[in-house]
Amino acid sequence: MAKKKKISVDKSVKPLVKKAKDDGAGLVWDRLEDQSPPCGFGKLGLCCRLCAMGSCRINPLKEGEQRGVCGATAETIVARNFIRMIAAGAAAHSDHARGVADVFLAAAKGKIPGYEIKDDKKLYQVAMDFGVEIGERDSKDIAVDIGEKALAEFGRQEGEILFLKRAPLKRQEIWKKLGIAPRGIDREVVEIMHRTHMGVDQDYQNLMLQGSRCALADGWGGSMIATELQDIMFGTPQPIVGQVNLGVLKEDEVNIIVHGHEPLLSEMIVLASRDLELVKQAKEKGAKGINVAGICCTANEILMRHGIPITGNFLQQELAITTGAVDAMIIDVQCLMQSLADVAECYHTKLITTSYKAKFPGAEHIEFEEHDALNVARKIVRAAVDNYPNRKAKVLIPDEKTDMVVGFSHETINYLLGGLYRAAYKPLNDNIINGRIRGIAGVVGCNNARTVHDSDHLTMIKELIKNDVIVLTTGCAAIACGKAGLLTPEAAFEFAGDGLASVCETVGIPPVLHMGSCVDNSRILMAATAVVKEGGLGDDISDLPVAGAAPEWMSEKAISIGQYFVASGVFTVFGVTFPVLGSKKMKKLLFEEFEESLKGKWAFEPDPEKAAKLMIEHIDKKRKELGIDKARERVLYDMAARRELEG
Ligand code: NFS
Ligand code: SF4
Repeated sequence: MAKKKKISVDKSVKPLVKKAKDDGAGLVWDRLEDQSPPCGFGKLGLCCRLCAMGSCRINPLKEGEQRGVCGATAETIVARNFIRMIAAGAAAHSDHARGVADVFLAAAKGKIPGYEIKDDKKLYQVAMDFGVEIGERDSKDIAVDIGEKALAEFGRQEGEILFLKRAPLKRQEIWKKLGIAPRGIDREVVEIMHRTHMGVDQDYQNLMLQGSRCALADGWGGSMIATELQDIMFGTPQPIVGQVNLGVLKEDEVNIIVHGHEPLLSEMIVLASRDLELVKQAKEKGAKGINVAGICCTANEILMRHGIPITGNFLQQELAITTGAVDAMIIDVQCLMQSLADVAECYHTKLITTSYKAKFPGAEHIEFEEHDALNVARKIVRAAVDNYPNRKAKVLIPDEKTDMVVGFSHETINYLLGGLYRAAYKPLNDNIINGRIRGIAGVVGCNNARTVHDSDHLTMIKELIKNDVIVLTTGCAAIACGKAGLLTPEAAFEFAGDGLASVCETVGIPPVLHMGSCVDNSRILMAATAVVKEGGLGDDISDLPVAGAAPEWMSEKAISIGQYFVASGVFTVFGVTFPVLGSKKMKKLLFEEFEESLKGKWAFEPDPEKAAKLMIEHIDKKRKELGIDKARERVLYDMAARRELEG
């Protein structure tokens, strides 16, 4: 067990790691040790097992060019592996979106109770994007058309996916010119599987074009559909206060954790937990009430919309159970460690799977049936209530919890900065142009057991805001920020540079804006587009002083997100490790040549401070190209002079 090496900067982790050891529960860091060092070929992307003549690997230390048995070169093997990761990531986001679209349509048709239209404004916006007639029509009828059009996006056979039209015109032209405008969401995933099958596409550049097209089908397709339809059904997030970290668990209440990604289920669990009959039953069992909290992205979804607390991010899933206070952990899909079943076994926790797509040996399965959603949710909550008296191990809930303000959809940024009556990105653009805000960074993504938990996120983000770069965040990165107190307006005074702090003070916002779950990275695309459309900062996303990063990434979803950011014109830096390092040609393509064709590119830098510097350099380069570098020097000079006067 990681005795010498620091494993987290989060104070809640250490006592629970010790408790797990005492209780005989194995954790991710124990297994990491067993799995170290990782396979060097796989890590560099140089292992191919796509056919039974292999598996083949290219040894980077050997002299001369090496080939797979079929003749495949290093760059072909690396590129195939890389875009298969994109396909898997895009599939995960988009299959989630399909589930949302299914429920959306059924709800609009009045076939399932419990779901409704909460945001009419967004309904009309999406209707316009999809070419659905509005006129005098009833919202329900409009919603039926939207649901049908959304579902058709997955199997679309002709034309292009509809949300592409939301992008700046120049961006759309770039996609057209390169032939990478996605045609249908499922089609791009399938085509990757075809083209990477043994003996098909052998040209790494051509493979990467398809990788870009599939990733775009995720960002501007699947993920965007998930975000938009969820907003219409559950409400577009608005700033709301919440709490985060393991200290949100309550010793004297029934604790239910929802873990995974789909708000369809967690929304219903939240409703059921407020059912007076169930609360009464909980009291009869000796508990004071029912406490629902989340982990990973489903947590972000219900936090943003209802202020439901978050227990932690990806690397805290086992630790939550280790507290001994979790009566049920409800899981759906994605980022669920199989070890949860073993850890739950050491305690009294009921692990309940709910999706036919994700079953766990050792877990109880209660299938989430959308048509009977609330009743299923009640059944699940009852199982947790019934389990409360079975607590057996000592309960240890770390005293860590932090307040935060979350819920910054790109629409709320619009209102907050522009005011309700003249909602606009103009004030944001003005502050970028005058230099108070140096630029915008999207810092997103996972935790990874191979890095110190949360550390790289926080180091990078603090460096960025110190240098007046406002940070937009989602996913597990956002949860890390919440725990560290970066999601409060006060954080601006403590951590942000003078320019950014002065804007945060005027508007009353944190220097780091929590925009939601990982599918909500589509909100960042929309925010960037809104900045372009507001004017004054060029005519494409690639002209903006913006950069993206995922310093602790681990999942294939993150690779898909990174590629759609790059293919949308964003300079994007990943940490930890990068699965193309085994091929010089792939490195050159991704780290250099993409800047010519896509006007965005990748970088790999495991040191978060250096990575932040790369992002700031890029931002400054863009400021210079826009001719607004001098304005920033003036404003900083003025602020320094004013401070001197005040002092
Ligand atoms: Ni995103 Fe959300 Fe976290 Fe990574 Fe997993 S929870 S979808 S993949 S680990 S940020
Ligand atoms: Fe080896 Fe080629 Fe088969 Fe891959 S596809 S396992 S490189 S023979």
